Formats: sequence, structure tokens, C-alpha cells
Amino acid sequence: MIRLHHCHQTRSMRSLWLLHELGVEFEVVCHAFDKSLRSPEYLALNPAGRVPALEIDGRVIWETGAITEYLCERFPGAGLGRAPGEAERVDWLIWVHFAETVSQHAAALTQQHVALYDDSMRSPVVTQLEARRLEKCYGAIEGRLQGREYLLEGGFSAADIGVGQALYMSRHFARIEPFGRLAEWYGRITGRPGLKASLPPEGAALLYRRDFFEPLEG
Ligand SMILES: N[C@@H](CCC(=O)N[C@@H](CS)C(=O)NCC(=O)O)C(=O)O
Repeated sequence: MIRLHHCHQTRSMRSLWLLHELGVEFEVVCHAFDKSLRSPEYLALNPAGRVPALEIDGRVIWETGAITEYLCERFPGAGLGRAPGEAERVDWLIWVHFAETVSQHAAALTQQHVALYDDSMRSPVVTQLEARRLEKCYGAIEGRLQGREYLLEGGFSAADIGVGQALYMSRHFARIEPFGRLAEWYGRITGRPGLKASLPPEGAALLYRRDFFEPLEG
């Protein structure tokens, strides 16, 4: 059995969305996004205490990029990967891993706006700088989508899932609407049943309790 360790609205949603799109059988273990990720039981799955962790084929894989590559190779029939030797392989790798470039800024901003519990700990400079850096990332995606419906000409792939999920987090901190092609693409890919099935269920504890967090002034 494939088992995904997941926290709502975090990067593990990337692997969850991919599993849904692959159409394979799997189960999800939902964890609270708190210190329980540092328990000895969880650290045995992911020694850095992060989500996701994926139990599959008798071992545990962590790091979303590695999980994406492994799952797409393991289930090639879904057409979400691009195998070595295929014309789009390099672009696929670039965009699959670009998701982490976006996510690191979203994670820094989540820490600033959501995780820190006292206003005196937040930095206006960090919130402004990281939001601007997200916009630079959006510019790169906007450029890539010139004349393309998806990140790859060959159609929807795990690259769209990775970057799309990163945007699911980052749009809480930098608005996507000024980037017309990006916003249209984001709307298209998040309309898919696979994404909808990966959203937190009604009543779940949310990481983002607001739609948008303005950079702090100061
Ligand atoms: N590069 C890793 C990052 C994993 C990661 O940092 N996940 C966050 C959630 S978005 C996490 O588990 N944070 C818990 C913590 O830092 O305590 C990946 O892509 O899997």
C-alpha cells in the first residue's frame, strides 16, 4: 500500500495532488502541523521532521522533487512525467524543481505571517523582500506560459502540479492577478478534480486562515 504523510495546505499537497492524478490506490495519514512532526515515530519516516513522507515499495521517500520523479517513473502510464531521452525531459526537470524555488519564499512568508506568535518577531523587510522575490518567480512562469497552455508543450504534467501547488501557497503573499497568463493557467489547473480532492476537507484546521497577508509596513 502507498501511504502519504500529509499536513493540509503544505507541500505534501503536491504529492497528494500527484497521487490523485496518477489514479493509483493510496492512503493518507494526516498530521497536525506542529511539534508532533518531531516525534521519534515521525522522524523515523522523515529525519528532518517535514512533510511529505511517502511509504512505497518497502521504503520511505521524502522531498517532493524526489517523490515526483519516483512516482512518475513508477507509474508512467499516466503521462505526467517525461522519461530520460524524451525531448521535454530537461524542461520537465527544471519546472518540477522550480516548485521549490517558489515554495522556499512561500515557506519564509508562512513563517513570518503565520507561524511566529508575536508581532515583535516579524520583520517588515523580510515580508516585503520575500513577496517581491515571489513576483520575480511569477514573472518567470508568465514568460514560460507565452504561447503555451501548460508549462510543457506536451500538455499537463507533474511540472504543472508542482508549480501550481507552490502557487497555492504563495498566492497568500503575492497576488497572481497582475500576471494574466499565470492566473489563467492557475485557474485551469486548479479546476481539475485531482486538485479539488487534495484540498483540506470542510472543518479541517487551516494553516492559512486568511486569503491574503499584506507585507508588513515599517
Ligand atoms: N524540500 C522539502 C521541504 C519540506 C518542508 O519543509 N515541508 C514543510 C511543510 S511546507 C514542513 O514539513 N515543515 C515543518 C517544519 O518545518 O517543522 C520538500 O520539498 O519536501
